[in-house]
This record gives sequence, structure tokens and C-alpha cells, in this order.
Amino acid sequence: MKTDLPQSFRRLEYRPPNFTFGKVALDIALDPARTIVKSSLEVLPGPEFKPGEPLVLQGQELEFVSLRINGAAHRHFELNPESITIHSLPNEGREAFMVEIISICVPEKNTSLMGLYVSNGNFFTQCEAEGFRKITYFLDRPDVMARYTVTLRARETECPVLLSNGNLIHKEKLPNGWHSAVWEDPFPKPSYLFALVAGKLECIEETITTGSGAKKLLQIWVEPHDLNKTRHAMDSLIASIHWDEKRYGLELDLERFMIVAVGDFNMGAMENKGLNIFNTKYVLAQPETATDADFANIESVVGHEYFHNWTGNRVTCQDWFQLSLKEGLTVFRDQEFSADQMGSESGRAVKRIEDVRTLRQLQFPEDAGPMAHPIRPDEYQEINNFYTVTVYEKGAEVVRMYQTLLGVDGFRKGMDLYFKRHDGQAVTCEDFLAAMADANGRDLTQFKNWYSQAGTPRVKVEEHYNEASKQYVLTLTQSSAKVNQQPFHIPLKMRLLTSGDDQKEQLLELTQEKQSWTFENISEKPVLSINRGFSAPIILDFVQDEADLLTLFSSDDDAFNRWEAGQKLAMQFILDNRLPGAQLIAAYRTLLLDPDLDPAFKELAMTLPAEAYLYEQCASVDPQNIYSARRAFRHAIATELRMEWAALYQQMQTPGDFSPDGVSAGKRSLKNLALSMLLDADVAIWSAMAVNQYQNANNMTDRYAALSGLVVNGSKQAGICLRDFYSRFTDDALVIDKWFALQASRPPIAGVEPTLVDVMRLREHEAFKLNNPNRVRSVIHAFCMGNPASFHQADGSGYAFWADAVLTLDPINPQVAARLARGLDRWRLFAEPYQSKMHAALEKVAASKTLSADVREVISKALA
Ligand code: 0A1
Ligand code: ZN
Repeated sequence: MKTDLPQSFRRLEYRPPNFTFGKVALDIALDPARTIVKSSLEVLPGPEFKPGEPLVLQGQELEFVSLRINGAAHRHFELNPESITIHSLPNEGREAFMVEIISICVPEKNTSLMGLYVSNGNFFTQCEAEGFRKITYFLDRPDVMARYTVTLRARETECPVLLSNGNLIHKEKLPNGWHSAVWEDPFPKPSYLFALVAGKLECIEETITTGSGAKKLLQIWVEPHDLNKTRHAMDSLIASIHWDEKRYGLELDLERFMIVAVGDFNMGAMENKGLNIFNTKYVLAQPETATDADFANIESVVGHEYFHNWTGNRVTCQDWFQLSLKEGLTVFRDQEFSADQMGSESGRAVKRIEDVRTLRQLQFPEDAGPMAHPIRPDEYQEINNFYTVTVYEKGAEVVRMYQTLLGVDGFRKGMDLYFKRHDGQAVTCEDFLAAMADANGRDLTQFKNWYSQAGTPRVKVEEHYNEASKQYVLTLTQSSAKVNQQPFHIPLKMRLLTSGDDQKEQLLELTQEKQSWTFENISEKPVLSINRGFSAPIILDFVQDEADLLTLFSSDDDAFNRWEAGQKLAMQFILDNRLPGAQLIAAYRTLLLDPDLDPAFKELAMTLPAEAYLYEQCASVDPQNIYSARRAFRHAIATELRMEWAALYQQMQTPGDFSPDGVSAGKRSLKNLALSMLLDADVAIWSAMAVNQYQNANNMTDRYAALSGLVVNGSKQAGICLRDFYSRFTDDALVIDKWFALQASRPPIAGVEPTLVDVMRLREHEAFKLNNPNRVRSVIHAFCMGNPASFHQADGSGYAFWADAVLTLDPINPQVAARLARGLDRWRLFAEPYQSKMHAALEKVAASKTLSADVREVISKALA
């Protein structure tokens, strides 16, 4: 808890370290109430060494016990709440010397889940970004890379399994029922990649042979009762290893690679060297308990963490401002991996659409709000607040643009040069750009603006067709979201669609504020398909008439833009509060009946733009108006196409054993959209069919979809099925999270009590736990951030609930609280009375004297 004035860290104030470490030996005696850490550090002069300067090591919430230097007790030091400053170093620090520090921490009291903590009786660590300092005093910064040897000690009955990074080199029984294990990591690493795990866990394992012929041991560690849910994660890991070899020539560099699942975790997963620690949500899956989305997420998160082994671990970040260097690149890699796993071009397009949908729903609002920052921020108060969709998802879009500009082969050349130059180093985003530019002989100077300028650029499209000269002139004008920004280098894939079909796809590079292109011999007025595949993360200002959009929606050969045209059409109708006309309904019908189209694509094409994305199109948001307009539009599609939905419901059945592959998942998604549309059209008629699906499903996707349809549409059968669901899955925490989340996400239903009343009840439920992040997110975040129509009530009740939840969570877990605190980021965009009520809720949180740095930063920026 910090009450002093917020401290800002600035990118341009980076200084290399004055000391660095060679070898690091840790000896950790694990005890939930009193863990003793002995750390032996080989200290060397660093790049900015100045003789006589003290050695300052970070440490937080540690009980200091003793300090020795070169074997002798050392008294010249000062202890502060956040560091130890050691003076009078041997020979003023000019040569290597040994520092030995003993300190104590209390894992069982650690609810922040940073550093060393206990979850369900087992020990885990989370060190990124600055958690290592809660384990021992250290130069806790990513540009200090050291070789670690770790000795773990614990009572054997309580902790039969002792894991850390690298290779196991020794195991030993000790007196009094204790035992120890020694782990050695051959690769130098920054402290944020350190990990240990200890407790009662079991694993599945496989041995694989990599490209060079080396044998590797792969293990997935979980609580014993979860062993039967690890197969999919193991398959995903093996697929990731093969993919990285094939696509980038990158081989697994350790003899052993472990994944461990933990039920209490702040984020998705963590790429600790050789010992990835995962939220159980991204490891455990079985058809009966996990949905298709869960299976896909597991594949992508397992891939993501594995890919970090090269992009993040072998080459790491100089400082935390460079976070997108590893995250943007690794998200791009996991997106490409998942796209390749889809096994077809249309599957790749489906993945692209899903990724863009996430970007627009979450990142566009962030980039337009008070927490907007470039993918490489220049300033932060709390680095934990910068694990954002901008750093990750927009960062991935920026990496994707290199590939679009340089081609897949050119991008690969850039990657090869990046590793050749920087393996084993802690580097910057400029180093990545330079590798891409140099490997391809390209000047990418202007491309740097993507790293330094926040906001989503807008590109205005003007077209002029001259019938007589058969010329088509395209003029593009870019404008940035913020004042005084430099033009971006924007790659735009485009194609002119004509009946002659003679125009090829081209890549335009928009580098100036305004640029025109003239196309000759265009036989008729073409329909423009631009920003194909979403080649640049921009907003297009292009007033395309409905007829052109309908043409694109029915026949653009770029699947992304085909989907995009449908989204634009739906968006225009909803924002104008119009119901779909006969032409649009006919277009939807043709799409649904098209036997050549991928079911997954149809599902995406018929899913309306999210409310969060619709808000961004308005100057002043009335959330209830948008909700009603969107609902009415959807109800019309549900009703007018009810015959088609009913037919699809039958056609899209996937009899036989469950398989999570993209094609089967796509069929299920379309079938379940059909079910939800039918329930929307007439809940009384179709409830029986939904209940039947609920009861007889052989997989969670179908069971949950049926339950969700019943709940969301206010079916009379919803209550009984909800109770059945709870009793079937009482012992499965991840499924119970779904049960909570579904109820907290229910939109308002006429004649049914407000969702907030349910949410208040769920908060008092015996299975609700305030210190389990997954459970909190499934109730509180799901309601405040994933249920706009129920949350935004004119009486401000949702906002009052939010303020109370932020204040309650903050002392328990500042990261989870700060994430929730982001929920009112866009308050200035709202109309009255919403805006004033949100403001009051923000002021209420701001008035607290004991806010964490995490929440303080979010709230003060929202109010600034
Ligand atoms: N590097 C991880 C993300 C991560 C960041 C912080 C964490 O703890 C607070 C945990 C995970 C990734 O990109 O997967
Ligand atoms: Zn990552």
C-alpha cells in the first residue's frame, strides 16, 4: 500500500546498470509462513560502473536477516521499504565480489500473487514484471541477465515435487522429513523469468525428437485430479514446437520443458524459462468441461508462451518500455500459429476476423481513452498497468505490417538477422526494426512512428471514376488521433472489383498525409475493396453506398473484407436505429444458404458488431438506446430468417465423438448461433429444443450454448437448468466460473429482476472467493466490463457497485482491482445521466487514501 505521491518512470531516463551479476545461487527453504531465502550473488561492474558507487538492490515485503560480502559480515548498508543500499564495497566495486543475503518472506499471506505465493497448498511464483524483488533482494530489471542455480528445500510429505528453471542436477533426502532438489539453468536470464513450483502435483510426459535429432522431455504438471484434462495442452505444445522449427527455424534449446497449471493466477500464463506457469483456464480441457473457445485459447496460449522462449527469453527487453518488443512479436507468432492450425485458407480468414474483432472491441477504445499509449509507452507509474491490448494486440498488428511490407520471406530474413545479432541480449524495439530494415535493404525510418504515437489513425478514402478516360483515381488522406503527430507508414492491400475480374490485389503504401493513385483501363466503375485482410490497424473513413457494401458482402474474394462489409452494413442500420430491409435480409439468406462457405465464417458474418465497438462510433453514447437498436435489429434477423435458422440447426449437427478441430468447432458455432436466434425469435416455442440440447450434449460447447440461450432469453426453463449445471460441475472450478459468468453477463430482460440483483447474490454465494482472480473476473469483471446493457443503468447502480468492488479488491490484489478500475475509462463518451454518475463513482474511488499505485494510476488518468 502506498500513500506517497505517485512516481512516474520515463523511457528516456533509462540508464544501463552500474553493476551486473555473473552467477546467482539461490537456496530456498519453503514454508508457507516463513520461507528462508539465501541468495549468493556474483557481482560484477556493469556498463555504467563508477568506482565507489553503492550497490542498490530492490526488495519488497522482505524481512532482512543478514548480509555478507566475500564471506564476511557487512555492516555498511541501509534498508528501505523497497531496497537495500550497500556501501563500502571491496576495492570500490572494481572487481567481482560475492554478496550473500538472507531474507524471509511469507507466501501464505501473499494475496497479490506476485513473488512467491501459495495456491491450494502448493507454492508458485510470478516474477514478471517486478515480482522477483518480493522473493529476494536483487537487481530486478530485465537488462541484468545471470546464470541461476537453485536449491529448493521442503518437507517431502507436503511438497513431493520441487521444480525450477532448467535441468534437474541433484536430489537429496534431508533430516527431519525434508528433501531438496537442485536445478541449473544453462541460459543467462533476467530475474522476471525465474520460477519455482513446489507441492503435490503430478504430470503427463512425452519425449520428442527435434529437428537436430535431440531428445526433449515435455511435462505438464497439474493437481492429480486434473491429469485427465492435460492431453490437449500437450498436443498444443508439441504442435508449437514443430511449428516454430518449420516456420522460423527455431528449436527448443533445453533438454526439458515444463508447463504447470495453477488455479490462482493474475493473467493467462507466464513464459518462465523452461518452466511455464499457466492459469488452469489455459491448460485444462476435456470435451465435457471445456468449450471450443477454451480449446482454441489453450492452443494459442500454449503456443504464445512456448514462442516466448525465443522472442522474449533468448532475446529479451532492455527495459519495460520495450514490452511490445516481446509481446507484440509473440502475439503475432501465436496468431500465425493458430491460423496455420486451422488447416485452410478460409480457416485462416476466420482467425483473422476473430483477432480483428478483439482489437476493435478492446484496443480501439483503449487507444481513444485516458489510458491511450503508444505500443512503446514513454511513461508509466505502474508497469503492471501496461500489459495492455495496445502493447499486445496493436503491437502484433505492427509486427504484421512488417510482414505485409516485406513479404513472408523478407520478414523471415529480418527474424534471422534479429537472432543472429541479438541472441542472449536485452534489446530495444529499434533493434528489431533495424534487423527488419537491414535484412531487406529497406529504409523503415518512417515506420518508427508506429512505436511512438498513440491513437488509431484514420484514413479518408475518396474515389473518382472517369467514364470517358477509363481512369479511376483513388485519394487517401491520413489523419492521426492526436495533434502534432507525424504521418504513419500505412500498408493498404486493395483490389478494384469489376465484372471483368481483371484487377489484381495490390499493396499501396500510404506514407504522406495525402496521396493519390491513378488506375488506367478500368472498364467500368469498380467497387473498391481496401484494407483487405485488415492490412493496417486503422479506421477507414469511407462512405460506401449500400449497394457497394452489398456487392462486397456477397462477392468480395477477400474473406475479411466480405465480413467487414456485412459489419459496416449492420452498424449503419443499428446506429440509424433501422431494421434490416428486404435487400439485406436477402443477402443474409444467400450467405446462410451458400454451400461453399465455411460455417465458422457464416457465424462471424451473422454476429453483430459488439456494443463496445458501436460506442466508439458515437459522439455521445446512450447505452440503452444502442442496446435496444442492436437488439431489435437482431430480433428482426432472428425472425425473418427463422426457416433458415431451423434448417441450419439440423444441418450443422456434428454426430459422433467430439473433436475440437476448426471445422467441427465452426459447425457447432453456427448451429448454436441458429439456436440462439430461434430462442430470440420465440423463446416459448424453442425452449424445449434448447433444454433437450442442454441435457443430451456430449460436450461443453453445446451444453453451455443451450444454457446460455435459455438464460439470456429469459426462458422459464433457465432456472432449473442452471441448478442442474451447478450440481453436475460443483467440483470443477473452471466450469463453475462459467456458471457465475453466464449469470453476471445476462442482459436486462423485461419482467425479470435486474442482473445486478443476481450479481449481488452471486457475490454472497458460498463458492464466490474474493482472492481467486478467475472467480472474481467471472462475476465482477463479467458484469462491469462484459455486460454493458445491464451495467449502464441510468440510476448509476452499476457504477456504485463498481466503485465498491474496486475498493474492496485493491488491498487484496491490486492488479485485479486495477483491471476492473479500467471499466469506466470511456466515461466522457457517455451521455447524461450516465456520465455524471460515472464521474461520481470515479471520484469516490479517487477519494480513498490507501489506493495501490496500480489503481491510483488508472483512476487519476481517467479523471485528468
Ligand atoms: N508475459 C506473460 C504475461 C504476464 C505478465 C504478468 C504476469 O503477472 C503479473 C503474468 C503474465 C505473457 O505474455 O504471457
Ligand atoms: Zn507474452
